[in-house]
Amino acid sequence: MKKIAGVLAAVLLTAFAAQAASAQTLKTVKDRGMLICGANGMLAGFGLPDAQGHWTGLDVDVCRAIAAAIFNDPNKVKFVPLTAKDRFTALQSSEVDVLVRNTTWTSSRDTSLGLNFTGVDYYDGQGFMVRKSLKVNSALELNGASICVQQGTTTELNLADFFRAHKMQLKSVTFATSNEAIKSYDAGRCDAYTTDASGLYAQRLRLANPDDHIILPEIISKEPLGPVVRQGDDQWFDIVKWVLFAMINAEELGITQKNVDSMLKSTNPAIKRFVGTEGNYGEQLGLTKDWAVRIVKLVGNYGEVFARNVGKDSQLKIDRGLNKLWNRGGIQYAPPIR
Ligand SMILES: N[C@@H](CCC(=O)N[C@@H](CS)C(=O)NCC(=O)O)C(=O)O
Repeated sequence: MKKIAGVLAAVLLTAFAAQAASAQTLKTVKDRGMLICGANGMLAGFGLPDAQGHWTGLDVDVCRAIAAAIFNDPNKVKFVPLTAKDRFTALQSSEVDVLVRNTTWTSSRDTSLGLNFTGVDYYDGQGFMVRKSLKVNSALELNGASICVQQGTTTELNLADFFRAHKMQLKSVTFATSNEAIKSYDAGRCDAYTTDASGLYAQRLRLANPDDHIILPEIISKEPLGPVVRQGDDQWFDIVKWVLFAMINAEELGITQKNVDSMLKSTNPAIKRFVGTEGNYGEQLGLTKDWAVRIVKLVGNYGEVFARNVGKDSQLKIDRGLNKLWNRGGIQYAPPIR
């Protein structure tokens, strides 16, 4: 019995030492007094600074929620705009602490780049936009069409797959940034523009005459978008993962920016665990008891953040669709806090 206890203690100590050795990011962020978040910078609804340099977006709010949980201040974030091509290098080289830039979780990105995806803040899929005057109603009618697309994205790869799978001829016209791609499409250089459906809604608003364009019904891929961290720091991985889970759980529990304070008096066990009046779940993450309260109070629950940035209260007015909670017909689902 003693022997087993000794071995167990040794295993636990080694595990603890390994964790302590790699748990650097939280300390770095705290010492710096600021989270550095890699974001889009060009995509309304996800990551875009205004003329005064104030950033908004769903991805941006995930970063603000991380800052809220750590600093009790959603403004302690510096946003670094990253292109599709540069985003992974910026995270690998520690230029940013976390990457939240409408980035699709794929097996190769998760396994071969030294990075880890932490969850899904938006379930997306790739679509096509065309001019109404082209009189095309389906992506399957795009045989031989020229398509504007951005380099370094899953978009480029899915486009080639889709045309090959349907034995259609593709003339892709590639660009380094989506700004160039959408401008060229607007100028008539391509018959169609393709990207994540969320991006189509955002970018249609920037066309000279948005009403002259339609989004075709086909969604040709799965694009689960989510925050990414470097491999090798499990504590940081857990923090980023559980900040997003807290936002989703808050919506499920009916905890909102407005009512979160009164929830501190709740007797519902799940709410008590969430707000920290029971248990020490925040401390287990390396944060404080009220970590999740801070997120909801300063940033909002997932539903509020969705509505404000991309949903009904935003310019984009995107339907919740797949991003509804699991118990309301969608697939957004977070493991429980307990
Ligand atoms: N989700 C895809 C596409 C991401 C992407 O970069 N989409 C474009 C169009 S919505 C974008 O955000 N472009 C901004 C830019 O870099 O110019 C991926 O992870 O590769």
